[in-house]
Amino acid sequence: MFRKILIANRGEIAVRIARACRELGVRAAVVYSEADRRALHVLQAEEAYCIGPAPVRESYLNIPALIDAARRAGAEALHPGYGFLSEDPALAEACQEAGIVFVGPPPEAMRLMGDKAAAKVAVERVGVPTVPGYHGEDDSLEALRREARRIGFPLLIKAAGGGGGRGMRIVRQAGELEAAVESARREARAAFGNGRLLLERLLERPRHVEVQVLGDRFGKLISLGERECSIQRRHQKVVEEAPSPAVDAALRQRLGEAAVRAARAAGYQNAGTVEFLLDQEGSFYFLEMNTRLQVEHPVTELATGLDLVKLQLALAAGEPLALDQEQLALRGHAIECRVDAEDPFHDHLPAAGRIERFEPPQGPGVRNDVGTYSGDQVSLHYDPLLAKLIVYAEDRAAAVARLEAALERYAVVGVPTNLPLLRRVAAHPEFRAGRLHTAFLDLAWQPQETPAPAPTEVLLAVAAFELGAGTEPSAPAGPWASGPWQPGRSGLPVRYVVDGRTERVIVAAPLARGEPWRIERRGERLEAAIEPAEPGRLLLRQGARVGTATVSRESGGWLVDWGGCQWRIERPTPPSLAAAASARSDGHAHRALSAPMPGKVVRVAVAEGERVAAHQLLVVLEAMKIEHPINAPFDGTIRRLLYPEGAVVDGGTLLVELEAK
Ligand code: MV4
Repeated sequence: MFRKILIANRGEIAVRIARACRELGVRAAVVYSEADRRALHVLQAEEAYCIGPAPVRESYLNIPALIDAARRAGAEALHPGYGFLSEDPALAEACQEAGIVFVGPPPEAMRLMGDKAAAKVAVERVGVPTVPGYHGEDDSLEALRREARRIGFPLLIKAAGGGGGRGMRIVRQAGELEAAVESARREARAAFGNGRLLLERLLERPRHVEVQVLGDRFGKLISLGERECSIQRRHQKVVEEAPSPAVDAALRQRLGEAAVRAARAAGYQNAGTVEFLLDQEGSFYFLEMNTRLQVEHPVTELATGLDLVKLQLALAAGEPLALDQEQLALRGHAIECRVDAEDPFHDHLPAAGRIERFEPPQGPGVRNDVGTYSGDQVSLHYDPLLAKLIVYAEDRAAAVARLEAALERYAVVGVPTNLPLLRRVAAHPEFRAGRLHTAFLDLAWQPQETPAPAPTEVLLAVAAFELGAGTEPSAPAGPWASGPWQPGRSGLPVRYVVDGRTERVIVAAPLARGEPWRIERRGERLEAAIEPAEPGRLLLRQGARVGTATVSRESGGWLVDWGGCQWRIERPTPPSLAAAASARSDGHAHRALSAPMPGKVVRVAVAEGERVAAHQLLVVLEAMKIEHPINAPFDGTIRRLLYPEGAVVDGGTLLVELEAK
């Protein structure tokens, strides 16, 4: 085994790889960008090397800087994690040249599988089924027209250089082909520097099922069962599970054999994943092979009882696979959810800021692979993935119940997350029934979803917190103690802004210790005794009913977590101050839209002063050769456009100021 390795990644995966190293007695050095000086993967490391400024091109994608860090650390091997350079044969080759072991397959296998047309040819040759279509050398418009007629409609245009859905176009009839080919080719050239296209018959509502494989240096390859990843949003997986509810033992065996044959055709070694589409008739088709450890690998780990990162390191160190295909048994059911820093109520815009509180749920059958902590700063430079929640139970129904209960207890305060969307998925009847397909999220989550209204307990908690109930059991404190707030009097009228709407409530503090607080809101009355639990955390008692509210101050207001959901409560601001304050805040009334990552403004679709509707396209940012539309999160007026077309901007740069109409 290695004495020391370098982890060329960040976030939860860097933390997860470091844990495997610690268990193996391997020293792990990590790398970090200037924005990640106090990131979790650095805090828990013994050795850390700065590899450059925040933008990924200058740090986590910088091959010379990574090789230099590995040399300085005296690392014998480099683990690339997922994303970044994990599937770039250039990094594997640079490692080879530097005499460092790349924890992954040989660069030739990475290069073959990186070309979707070549991969299809290679796996077809060994009898693995692919989606009927065309992936010949000649991809001129005439050839594609002829082949399209042969395949029939509807069909799908895909980019040979791509994968992951980029450059994909649906063509429903012959007349649409030419325009679709042109635009797909343009996008593929810009995204991958390769405009080669292929055609496939369009499968309606397929499932996405992928098979984990492992291979050693001696030609032994085994499959570790499948994962179902049908719940995706814009080709990003959101929920994954193992085994697939659509796969029985016979199909699993056929999928596993096909995956091993595909991997063998590529001369594969180490851990890899073969993706298939499964149609409604139960036929499967090879889609592509991912030559890395995947985000969703933990569900396979729980269902097989194996540690894939430890196995990757053993295989990279040249050990033979000790495991036989026949020994492998799947047990129980595992489901993973990706917890992302993004606002599901505002077009899933990536979110940044300070995580005030990060409390993943704990308990039997609950695993958290986390990359953040209370007090951490989330940057827009990187992927929004904060953590993964993985649950395991004896069968799927128990796992779904465990997932639902765990999501309810998951608390993230300070930045918005997709937890409301995940809770919706877990509770959805079609999900519970295991009827998954690629259009599932269109059913479960509409673009115009709004947060649940704030319960009255939330307003009472803020009022009590303002009066110091959060820190001191009796004595009021804070700016309101001597103002209009006088505990011991009858109710006082207060106004709060909740989700952009002003609400009047009447609040009365207890006259004596042990007495309840009272609040009146729109004629509804509520009484609760309030006790401080820990700083910022209040226990509310209504008779025997108890609940805790977590309150934290945020510029111009409070963030309250109650029952696993979060609300932002503000004080109404005088009109003259409102504009200045909202320009800094991230409130609903006025929103500063920032570049989610460094890139180039390639299109400005609106003008200053223009009225826009929710979801309307405002600006297109090109980053890492992919176009990212920035849409209006709500109806409003464009106050300012800060950059013209052609401008190159850093991640987090303010692009548009939008004011609610
Ligand atoms: C397809 C397809 C239907 N027919 N290919 C490929 C990459 C993946 N991210 C999306 N891919 C698809 N390829 C054919 N011939 C439908 C999809 C697809 C999809 C697949 C799995 C999970 C979610 C999806 C969402 C949209 C489209």
